[in-house]
Amino acid sequence: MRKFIFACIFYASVISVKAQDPNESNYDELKVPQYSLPDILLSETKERITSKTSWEKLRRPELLSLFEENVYGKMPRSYDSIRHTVTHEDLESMDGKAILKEVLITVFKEGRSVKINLILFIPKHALKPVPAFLLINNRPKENTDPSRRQKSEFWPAEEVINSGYAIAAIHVSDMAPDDPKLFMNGVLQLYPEQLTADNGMRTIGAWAWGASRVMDYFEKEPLVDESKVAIVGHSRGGKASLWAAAQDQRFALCISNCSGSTGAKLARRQFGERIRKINTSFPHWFTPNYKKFNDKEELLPIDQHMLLALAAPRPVYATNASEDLWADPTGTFLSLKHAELVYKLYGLRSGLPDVPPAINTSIFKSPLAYHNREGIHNLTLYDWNNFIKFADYHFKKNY
Ligand code: GTR
Repeated sequence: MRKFIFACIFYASVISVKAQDPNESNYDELKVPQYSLPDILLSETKERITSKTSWEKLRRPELLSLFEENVYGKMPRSYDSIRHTVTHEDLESMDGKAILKEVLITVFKEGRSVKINLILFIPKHALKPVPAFLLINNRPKENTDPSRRQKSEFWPAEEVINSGYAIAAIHVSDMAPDDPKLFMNGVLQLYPEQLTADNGMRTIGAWAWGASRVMDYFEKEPLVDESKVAIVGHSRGGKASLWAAAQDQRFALCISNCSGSTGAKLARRQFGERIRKINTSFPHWFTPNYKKFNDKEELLPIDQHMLLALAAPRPVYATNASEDLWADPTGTFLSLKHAELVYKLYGLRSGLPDVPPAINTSIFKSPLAYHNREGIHNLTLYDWNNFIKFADYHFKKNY
């Protein structure tokens, strides 16, 4: 244990500190308070969870509803109908290497509708349906340019296609504009009752909901293997990718890049961005109930390792960037480590070490993967190359 604390201190001190709000945020490992995490394997009714059956029947549903009630809000399950319209198709995209499909997904409920634009590239010469990466894009739409005139490491479509995967993206603004005054103009128009409920869904929930509607489409798309879809998100998108994977078990693999507060990092460490700060800067991201935990992380009935565990037994890859202390690299690693207990119920031994790996060292031959890339808060080709290796290992089993 002493070795571990020493390693954490060393780790925090070698990476450069980029405080965004020094008065409110702790960047000193020594100032992390004493905390104890809620027991992931003890049910609310005080039953000890010792098997995957009791996890799936009792503890998993309990945790899912605790996250809905206190953090992300109720996930709406029903709608009247859904329509998929291919609005543009190019069979010779990427110099003939890929098929481009732009698909308008329209979801109807009680006379109202929401439209989600999906951009999808599929390797052209695949002999069977291919696995796919789906990005919840929280950056400008140019990052996922279907014409490929603009290219971006944030969504390196050519590299992913060359590796034999389909790559898809949806933009957060279609589901819920990322603006405290406008967020209701999207999915929430179908579910207006959420706007007045203390446990109502907000943007993170709406973005995850939209990702699930893409899964509805993938189930009908013959060129995509819907049993091998990796959901990917960066930062606020990475919070949504974790929530999407927790909610919707059709996602076979989850990638959460630099997701930080209320994503993959442990809240109780109070390191980097804290709950009051995120609720104040982004009041439209989480359910109103979450504000009860401003400055009171220790009262949460959950912590974020439990969110990662909700993906079990499916693989999860969480990442950080060394200069992004706001997102607490050590707290993210520890979250993964604490989620291992649930993977063990499935007989899956996580290969994570006891202390965070060195910068630029990725661990991906494990259901729980991690790396801390050198550099700033971003999603880069380095990250994607590792995600591809991770997906190769889990989807192709021939790495
Ligand atoms: C920050 C926010 C983080 C993270 C980030 C992003 O300002 O504090 O939680 O989500 O934005 O989405 O890039």
